Amino acid sequence: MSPATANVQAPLTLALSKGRIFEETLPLLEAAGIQVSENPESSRKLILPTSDPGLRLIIVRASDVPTYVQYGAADFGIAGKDVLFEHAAQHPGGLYQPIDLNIAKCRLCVAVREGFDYEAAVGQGSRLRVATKYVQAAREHFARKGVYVDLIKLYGSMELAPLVGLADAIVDLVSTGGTLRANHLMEVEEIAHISSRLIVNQASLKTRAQALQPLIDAFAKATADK
Ligand code: PRT
Ligand code: MG
Repeated sequence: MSPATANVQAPLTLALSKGRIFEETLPLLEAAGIQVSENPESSRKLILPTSDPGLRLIIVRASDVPTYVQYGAADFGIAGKDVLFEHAAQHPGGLYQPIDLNIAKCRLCVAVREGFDYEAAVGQGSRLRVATKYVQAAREHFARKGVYVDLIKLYGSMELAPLVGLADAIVDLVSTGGTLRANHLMEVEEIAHISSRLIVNQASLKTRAQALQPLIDAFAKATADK
């Protein structure tokens, strides 16, 4: 078999993160007639077969999905706009983003300790200390407002930062608001609505269009039908 033939027959690889994105992608795959029998929460496997021999899944960290797709280790993937925005700042271009799947919805917000006078702090023109995992989005937001900020990069549990004096404010994702409430924080500004998009490797789109396009179309249809 020539290498070219082998390539055509290799299954397409879809990169997903476990948790909400995996859970909310399953119905979209099912609408396309594809079942996944293993659950990454209980299985330790990082490569999961599907009922379609032409498609396999790889399970990676949410923020690594664009990297796998950009380098072609996955033909396509699903990632939140929060993740895509941070990725694009480091790697402009490179990813085709054909469909907003409208899944894993939340919003990117500024939050502070209950009782903290955010408007006054911003109005005084003093530098605000802001802790976040979303440094690019936060930098753009405060630059647009003309507010000086010192950004502190964190990798998780942002909600803790204002409680222990690490920061005045956080920029974080909120869905139900339960985590903010449980930690006596309040939302003071909404920066963006977030949902997840299908992202596709540019080269795969050209060389594997025959296999890939029907799946892209099926995702588009399943999303529109929801
Ligand atoms: O967990 P890990 O560090 O591996 O990565 P991750 O947190 O980026 O992954 P994951 O699977 O938690 O989230 C994947 C994607 O889901 C994100 O990139 C978002 O696009 C989307 N999403 C939707 C969310 C939420 N809703 C969400 N609520 N991602 C995170 N959260 C967190 C939020 O950061 C906060 O800590 O949930 C908490 C708030 O939730 P509520 O319901 O209490 O408001
Ligand atoms: Mg998480």
